Amino acid sequence: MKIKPRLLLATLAGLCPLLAAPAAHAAWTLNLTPGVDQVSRDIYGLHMLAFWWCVAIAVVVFGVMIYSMARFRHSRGVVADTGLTHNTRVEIIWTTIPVLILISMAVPAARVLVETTDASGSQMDIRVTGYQWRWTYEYVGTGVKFVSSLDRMSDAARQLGSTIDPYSVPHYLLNVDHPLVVPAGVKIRVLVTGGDVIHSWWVPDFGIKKDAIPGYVNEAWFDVDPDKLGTYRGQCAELCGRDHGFMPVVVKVVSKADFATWLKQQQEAEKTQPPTAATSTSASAAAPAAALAAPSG
Ligand SMILES: [Cu+2]
Repeated sequence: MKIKPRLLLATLAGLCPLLAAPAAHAAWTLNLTPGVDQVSRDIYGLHMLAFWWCVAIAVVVFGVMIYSMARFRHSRGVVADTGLTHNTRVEIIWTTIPVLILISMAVPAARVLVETTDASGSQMDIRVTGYQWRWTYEYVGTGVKFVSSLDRMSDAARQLGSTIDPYSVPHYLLNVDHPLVVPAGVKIRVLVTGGDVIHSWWVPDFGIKKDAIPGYVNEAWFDVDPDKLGTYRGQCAELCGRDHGFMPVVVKVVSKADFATWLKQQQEAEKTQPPTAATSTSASAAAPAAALAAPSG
């Protein structure tokens, strides 16, 4: 196929602004990040293990290939060696080595898989329910429950015909009005379910991506390192309808003392507020209509 020079030029011209675009590329980080708890670090470790095996295999395979092509090329008068065809010893070697490599990866992978599902000994339960298109969080046993929706600025900027520049909105489409607040250094179990269709609660820094399926409760857990206080962001990771891209997850990790204060404030607020659909109905009930009214647009 002949590439037209004008087409090539137009493509390059189109790519130039991308190369020059500021900051929007998360500092050009190409690799996964280790996250902020033990599970996410273990998952990262598995990823790096598989990655380095791939690098080693590529170096050996391509090395032998390139060496053979150069050393035994036809122009040097080399004749093909048929000794390797159906050679039992060679076949045993190239079956055994990959099996050993796979076992060396499968053992730690199985260990991490068991670890991710072991929520035993958790000190706190949070029920996470996905609705079209927001999340509700219920701190089991505390009476605190609230709805977490896309923040107003992002919601306004995303509207068709909006004159707001999305780049002027901090954390555009990745911010919510009420973030989930959790203490660091506490093993927290999340019970994930769906109130209408299938969603998926995904927070990469915690190594969690759990499907929120109506009628099922999926379990996951995280225990953020005490020194990793901060805000962590995620999204719904299951195509769940028109506004799937507009139901971010924001988790604020605070110290145990700050969390206790925050929880107390929430409980006080619950007491003084008249019960709304969002605070009085259980998560398994139908979507609380008043609190879950669709956002504008
Ligand atoms: Cu969703």
